[in-house]
Amino acid sequence: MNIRNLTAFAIAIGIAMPIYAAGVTVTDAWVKTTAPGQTTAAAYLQIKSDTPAKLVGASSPAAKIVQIHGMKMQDNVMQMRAISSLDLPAGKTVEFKPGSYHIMLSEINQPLKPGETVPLTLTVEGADKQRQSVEVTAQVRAAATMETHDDMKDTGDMNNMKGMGGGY
Ligand SMILES: [Cu+2]
Repeated sequence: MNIRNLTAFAIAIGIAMPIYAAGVTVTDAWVKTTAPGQTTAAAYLQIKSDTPAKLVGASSPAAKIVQIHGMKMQDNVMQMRAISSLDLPAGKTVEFKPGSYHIMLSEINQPLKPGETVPLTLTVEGADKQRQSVEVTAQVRAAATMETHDDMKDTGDMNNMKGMGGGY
């Protein structure tokens, strides 16, 4: 029995294939563009599992090393560190975003430009210890995120208000 037949057989007799079993949804996956010579890139996404699960790994053909990174305050400085797994509570969207969790791509093979895509494979482990691979296509986007724009705009507005003596 070849793989395709085996898959069809498994579906036919009601064995849930892992990719369907855990019901993992990944949305809005993107990777920050890189500057020439930059060898690392950060990927962000939102991930939700219908059942209690853990994100236990990630890989990509675009980079030699792919790690899950979290941020931790150390000596009053926010520092990123590799974490071995991240809990995905059932039905709760876990957000990877700038300044928070991210997928760190190290030793990338080539610079990442806007409009390109980066394939990511996430490994998710269910409460039953079964692992599944979740294939994700991340869009490469320019470094300036909406949050950054908003921050800058807010600062400017506040300065203007102060200058005008406005009482908002
Ligand atoms: Cu990092």
